[in-house]
This record gives sequence, structure tokens and C-alpha cells, in this order.
Amino acid sequence: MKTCLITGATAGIGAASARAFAAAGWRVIGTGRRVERLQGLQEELGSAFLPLAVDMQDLGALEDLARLDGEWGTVDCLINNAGLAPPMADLQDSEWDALKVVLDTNVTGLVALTRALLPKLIAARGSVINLSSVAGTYPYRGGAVYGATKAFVRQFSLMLRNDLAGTGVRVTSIEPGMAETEFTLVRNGGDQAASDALYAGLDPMTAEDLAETILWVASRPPHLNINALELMPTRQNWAGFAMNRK
Ligand code: 8X3
Repeated sequence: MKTCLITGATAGIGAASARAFAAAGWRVIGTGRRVERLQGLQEELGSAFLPLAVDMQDLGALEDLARLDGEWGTVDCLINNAGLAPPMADLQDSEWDALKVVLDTNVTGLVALTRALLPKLIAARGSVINLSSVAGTYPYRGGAVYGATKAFVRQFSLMLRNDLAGTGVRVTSIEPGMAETEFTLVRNGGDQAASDALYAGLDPMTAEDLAETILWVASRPPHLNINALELMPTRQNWAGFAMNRK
């Protein structure tokens, strides 16, 4: 039986992935900050799920996570899902504390955990699946730091493949557009009405859409590496260039 480690398993794409992988016969280590959410998943998924309270900003906790041994000591697939966006704001109007949490979580924590887990992943000839975003490729106003962290995740994924050449470890960057999860709620400070308004009439992707995709990527045969995968709802596309006339 294979084991995957999913960060940010408390909600959204992470929780849906935990369910999808468990249903496909994987054992799942799920991490997050909200312990009661993880316990709820454990009640649902039973002994196939190991909940671990881990904050991606706590580098010591990430090292401990990578040192897990015994029954849960093997990791065949790392799903770096934990991530968030600061409130939409031009950088000149942004709050540093909010940006720092995002940088620490989306970039520093992701790199630290991946690096710490590589010996296990190499031993397992496993895979790393990183959650980037379309925001890493296509700029929009008010998302400079968020988009830049996701561009980092994409390029980190591609270049990590080079470092891992010959090990059999596969690396994928998943780049979703609009998916209706708690993402927007977190971004806008908990305003459910604003989140509902953003997704209204858009038929956005769901956490389950993404979980199915991630499971599909993880289930490809060992000779096949999906480098990057960009997904959008059919009703989302590109806005073009803005002009600022004098
Ligand atoms: C977020 C994607 O399209 O909502 O990662 O900016 S989008």
C-alpha cells in the first residue's frame, strides 16, 4: 500500500485529495493547523488517515514531520497543497504581516518540507506534486506576491526535476484557475458573501475536480512524468492587457 503526505488537508483541495487517495487505496498523512478538521477526516477515513497538526511556518515541525518513522515512515507521494493568498491589494497598500505568512507558507515551508523528505522520496522512487496556480503565469492586479509565490512553485518544480534526474522521482506542477474552496474566503478575511459573488455564475472548478486530477497524476506509470498541468473552469479565460492613458 502506498502512502501520500498531503499538506493543508484541513479543507478544499487538500481534504478532497485525502478522500480521493484513501478511496483509491492509498494511506494518507494529512497535515494542517486546524486539528479538529483533521480529526473529522480521520473519523471519516479511519486507519488509512494519519492526522498531524503542523504549521507550514514552523520549520522545526516540518523537519520532525520528515523524520516520522515506523508504520508511517515511508512517503511515496508528497502533495504540497498548503498555501494561501494575502488580501488582494497593490503592494504599496499591502500589510507586511499578511505577505510574510504567504511567503513563509507558499515558498519557505514548501521548499523546507520537500528538501527534508527527498531521502524518503528517492528511496521510494516516489513523486512530488506541487500546487501552483494560473496566477504564477498570468499577472493580475493586486496579486503580486501571491502570483510570484506560485511562479516560484512552478519553476521550483521544473528545476527540481533536473536535480532528481536518474532517481526515478517524478515532479509535477499543478496550476489551477478558479476553484471554489476556502481560498477566496481566506484571501478576503472571511467574507462569505464576497466569495459567493466571485464564483457566482462561473461554474468554478471544485476541490473534487482537482483531487481527481492530482490522483490521476500520481497514478501515471513510473516512466511518465507530467511536468505541468494548467486547468481553468470553462467560464474563465484571459483578460488581456490594461492601458493607462495620460
Ligand atoms: C488562484 C487562481 O484564478 O483564482 O490560485 O487567481 S485564481
